[in-house]
Amino acid sequence: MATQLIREWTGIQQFPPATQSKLLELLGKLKQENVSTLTILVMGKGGVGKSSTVNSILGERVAAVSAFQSEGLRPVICSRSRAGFTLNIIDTPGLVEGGYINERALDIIKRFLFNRTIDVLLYVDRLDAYRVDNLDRQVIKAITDSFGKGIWHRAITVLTHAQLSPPDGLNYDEFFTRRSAALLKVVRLGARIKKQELQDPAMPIALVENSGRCNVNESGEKVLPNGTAWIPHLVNMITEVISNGSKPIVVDKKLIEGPNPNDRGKFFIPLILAFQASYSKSYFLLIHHLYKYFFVVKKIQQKIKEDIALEIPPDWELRDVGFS
Ligand SMILES: Nc1nc2c(ncn2[C@@H]2O[C@H](COP(=O)(O)OP(=O)(O)OP(=O)(O)O)[C@@H](O)[C@H]2O)c(=O)[nH]1
Ligand SMILES: [Mg+2]
Repeated sequence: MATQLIREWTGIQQFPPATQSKLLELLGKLKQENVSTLTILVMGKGGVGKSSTVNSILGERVAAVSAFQSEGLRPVICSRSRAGFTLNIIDTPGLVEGGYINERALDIIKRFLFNRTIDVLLYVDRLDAYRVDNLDRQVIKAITDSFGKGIWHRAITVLTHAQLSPPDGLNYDEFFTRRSAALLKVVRLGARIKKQELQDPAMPIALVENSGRCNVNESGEKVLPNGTAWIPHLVNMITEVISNGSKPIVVDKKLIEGPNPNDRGKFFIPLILAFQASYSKSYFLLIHHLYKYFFVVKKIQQKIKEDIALEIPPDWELRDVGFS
């Protein structure tokens, strides 16, 4: 693994005491389950709030935030340790450029991740977007083609700009439900995951408000319009995802240089062909036997005819033909 600087997670002290104690409790729970490192990969389209979310979770300004398209293509890893626990968060450049998937950025991300294990993917988008389109599907497909379908069992969809007033007279919950359903559908389609596969456990969706104008509760914690303190809630979701029974994604040589990881089932195609071939072989044998059988019958018939010909005809027969 590439060397990286692991700093003490001082940013945690920026949080109000209520948030700090919840976070430390969650880290303690992870340590009890023998989890001492956690690597979180953050991906999504450009400008959706990936870097801002990284900064919010860490309580530090580690990733550059810009209202305009970022220039750099390199991912940034930030490692923080606290009480024997290490948190790695990898911020990545937006995956879309000029309406297309930025293949170069994707390739750089894959190579950057070489030899690392991804425990959780935060797939970031905005809550205040009203449509999903083919580009969303392309982004999901690009992530799936790079890391395999399994990554979606390790994923949380994060929706930023969560402090909003819904349009069209919808209430907040209705709006959130509809936006979530539309996004889950596009994830399923883009990743070609069957409906049942994602339902249990359903892919979690977390709401995030990175703005400095985010409301706070009486303990000073940043809250969503429904009153949930979103930072500990998101970290709690992360701990749930890593214990949902699915495997983390190991980014090895095979994943980076090999074929699309989702095509591995196609390995069985030659076996199926071989099976079909042996099937047609038995068909051939059957025809062969029938053919042999046919000749034996023909031979017997021939023999009977010959025997009949050799027999002396009865009187009446001779009479009939005028021999008598
Ligand atoms: N109101 C509000 N603004 C946000 C939120 N998250 C991000 N922003 C703003 O959206 C803009 C883009 O945020 P970034 O965090 O740089 O987005 P990004 O996804 O990292 O962007 P790229 O790295 O360019 O792909 C910045 O102006 C942020 O301040 C949010 O939850 N609420
Ligand atoms: Mg960014």
